[in-house]
Amino acid sequence: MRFKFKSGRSTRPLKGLRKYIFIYLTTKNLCTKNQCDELSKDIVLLTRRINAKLQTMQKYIRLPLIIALSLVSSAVFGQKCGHDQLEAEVKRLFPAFESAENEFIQDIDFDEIQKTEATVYKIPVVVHIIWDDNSDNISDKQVRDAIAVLNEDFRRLNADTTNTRSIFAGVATDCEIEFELAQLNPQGNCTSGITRTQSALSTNANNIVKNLISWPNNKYMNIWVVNSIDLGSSGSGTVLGYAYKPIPGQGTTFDGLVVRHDRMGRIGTGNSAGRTLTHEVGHYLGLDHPFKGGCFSGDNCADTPPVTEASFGCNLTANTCSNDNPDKLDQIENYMDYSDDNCMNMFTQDQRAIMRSNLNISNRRGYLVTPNNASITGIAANATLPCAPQANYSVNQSVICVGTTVQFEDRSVFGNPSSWQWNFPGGSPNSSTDENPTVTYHYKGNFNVSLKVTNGNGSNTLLQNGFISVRKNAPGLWVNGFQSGFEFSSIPSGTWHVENTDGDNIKWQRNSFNFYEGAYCVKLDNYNNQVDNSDALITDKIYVGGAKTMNFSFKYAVASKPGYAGDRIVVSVSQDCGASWQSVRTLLGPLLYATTNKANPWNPTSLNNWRSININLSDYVGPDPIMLKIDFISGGGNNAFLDDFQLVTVLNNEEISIQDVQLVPNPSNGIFEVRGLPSGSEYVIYAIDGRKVQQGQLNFERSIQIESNPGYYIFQSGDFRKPIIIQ
Ligand SMILES: [Ca+2]
Ligand SMILES: [Ca+2]
Ligand SMILES: [Ca+2]
Ligand SMILES: [Ca+2]
Ligand SMILES: [Zn+2]
Repeated sequence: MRFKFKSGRSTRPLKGLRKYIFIYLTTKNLCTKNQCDELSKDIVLLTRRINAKLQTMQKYIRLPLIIALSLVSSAVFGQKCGHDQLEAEVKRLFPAFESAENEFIQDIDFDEIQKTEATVYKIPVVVHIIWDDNSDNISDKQVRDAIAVLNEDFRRLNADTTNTRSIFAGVATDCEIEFELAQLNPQGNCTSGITRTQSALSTNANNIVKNLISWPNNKYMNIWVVNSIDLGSSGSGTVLGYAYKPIPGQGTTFDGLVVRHDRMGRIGTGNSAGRTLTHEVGHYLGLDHPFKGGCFSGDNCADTPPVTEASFGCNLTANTCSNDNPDKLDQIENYMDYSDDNCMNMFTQDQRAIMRSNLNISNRRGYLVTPNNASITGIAANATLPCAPQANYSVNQSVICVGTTVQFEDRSVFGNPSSWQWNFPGGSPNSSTDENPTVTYHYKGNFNVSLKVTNGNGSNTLLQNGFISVRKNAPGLWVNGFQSGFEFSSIPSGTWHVENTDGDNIKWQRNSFNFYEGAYCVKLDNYNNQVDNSDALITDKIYVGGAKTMNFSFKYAVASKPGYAGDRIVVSVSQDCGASWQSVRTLLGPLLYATTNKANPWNPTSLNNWRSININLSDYVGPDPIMLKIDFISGGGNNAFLDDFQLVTVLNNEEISIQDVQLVPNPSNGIFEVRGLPSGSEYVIYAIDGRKVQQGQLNFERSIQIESNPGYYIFQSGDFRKPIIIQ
């Protein structure tokens, strides 16, 4: 229930409350219409007297009462947010808080401000990571992902808006509020907007962590990320985060948000959809829980139906209050309730009105979003920052087919570049001075990309070799099968693309030690890697149209480091030349690690250190060639090794299966016997670059002599292909 107070219409709230009580009484058949009307008037008067009485008694009664209630709720459900508990504390510390809050709400013209103003407010953010052991020292990338969740949810760009039920779709809205990590610290120096402090206060944290580090809270939205939270009186319930509503003047040292590290973002240690932060920022911008005070009180928002108590899980039929008119279901989609993360997906127009009103008033949250503060915190577009840029970039798709156009994006950090010099050998155009250019690739191959960014303080260049891999539109080298043990050439190669999305120096590399088979494998220097960095190997296109079933297998050797055991391997398949990927298997924890807690750089020393995985890919048999991706997402553990990739198919015609055909010996001096194919079969020998070097029909002995230099070749007969080596 919302009271729409407005000057000159001061009788409205009474009418509203009276109306609700009247409707409640009449639906219960407790009185005639006239009696109910009289009764509702008396109840309203009585309510006001009780409220006044409670105000004077609150010091003695309300706080213990709230603590008792929170104990009950946490014992039953596990508490999610410490806001209500702390608001009682705020009211005690600031006796004027509640009346100022009421006045503020009364002054909001909900009908007017609901209209989209097309003014996007941008809030500068600083994230203080207060970490205890290594496991809670989350990566910059995870922090950026958490900010990305905020920007999606507050702009209604979240992927799950379609889950908003039609009864609420009309009030769900884009709040036009965005968040950006600060680029200048309070001293005016360049910053990533992320600070790190080691402290045992991170475990069972409370407001005391804010004494460790805090930036002026009128200029920055401070987020403290901690290991766990204990607000003293919350019993054994789990508080995931808490935040304070705007306190006029912001004269407090504790203003801001505290969130557990595992509720920040969706990657790294994040184990949710990241909505705890969305919820807490809602409080920070002035929102209450829709269930505040039960059916007959509420959050001052008419478009969030009353809810009797916090909603848990995702109960789509819940309707805990029937005093609303019309009687709507509980809005469990609302970010400000306690539903599961993947159940919530909306703010309402009235919530938007409250948050934006707080950003309109300078002594509440208004100063945060002034142009002056955008300059001070360095988030203003084209801000002049006192340091050189550090080049980085990303592309929407790094493995493409011939003729594809890709979008590059400047991701440089620290000082904002004033100019960009891109080079795209093999691309069209082959250079650009745009910030975010598009480039088309017309020829197959692996192509380098470099970007030099410059401003008045200096310049920086990032060159990445083989950054873009362009595949032929026709099926690749491999037909109805695939084998690679990295024996024949280094990577990247025609067979393998090396994806290094973070642009650092750590990527999959061929390694002549510690292999599983042959004389080579590939290694990722994960010991020195950053948490959440992703490094992948991607195969060439493999034609699988003749297959009936197929099975993909490889060997892997990975160890963890003390305190870091969150690495994982994700295997995915693409049927559209890398435009989209379906994940088919994730390897982590005991499934991943050959050995754990290795403090020094680790290498497999025996075959026992290697593990094997088999994945049935029969669902991906079809006319479209597939590509396979093996992505290693670092949890900061120890080194990782891969070898002996095999895609084994059973063919439809049952005459020739890749397992039945053998070329012996292999390697050889150039003379092979082809076992498993009938004499008379036509064959072609290709060089590794695709050049045809020989063709003919198998003779009676089914032997072939290849008159070419030593090297790596492909034998093809019909749909069957196999690599051969001449020594
Ligand atoms: Ca409401
Ligand atoms: Ca209802
Ligand atoms: Ca090998
Ligand atoms: Ca890397
Ligand atoms: Zn809350």
